[in-house]
Amino acid sequence: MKNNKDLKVAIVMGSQSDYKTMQLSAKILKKMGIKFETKIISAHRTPERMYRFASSASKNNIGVIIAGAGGSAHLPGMISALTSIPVLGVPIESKKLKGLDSLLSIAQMPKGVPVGTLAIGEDGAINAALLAASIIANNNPYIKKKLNNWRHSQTKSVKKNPK
Ligand code: RP5
Repeated sequence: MKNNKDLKVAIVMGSQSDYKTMQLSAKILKKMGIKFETKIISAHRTPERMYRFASSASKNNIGVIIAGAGGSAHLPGMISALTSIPVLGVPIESKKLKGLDSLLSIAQMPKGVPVGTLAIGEDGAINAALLAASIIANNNPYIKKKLNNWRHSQTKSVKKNPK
């Protein structure tokens, strides 16, 4: 693997329909100046694509994988089964069970194969990108500075009194 400056984040999702949520991860990474790629990979509909992606991720300089999936959301767990790169799972807010199905599928991993599970939907997609930035920032002072500035301006934007 190359040095940390070259590490990318991969944002993968089970379907085109997940992109509405997962584009929020991309937006944050762009702001942080972190290289990323986006892909549609379904654990159920394209299992071979998933296998190829996960087993070559390390050699492709991917440092963190953000995986969004809805319903029987096996994508983050199956990717984590195939690589030791940190996997952050975003439960997509499904139409039928409002994402509770996605959340439980992603969070309830058996011991030995971890997935860092975020909140359901948009908050989860945004926090997944911020967490990915924190992981990359551990060995990248440029990203650390960007992240700290972002946090600082968030704090500054909170008014003391409601109107
Ligand atoms: C999952 O099924 C996807 O992650 C998506 O959230 C859900 C529905 O997919 P579509 O039927 O909209 O393609 O695999």
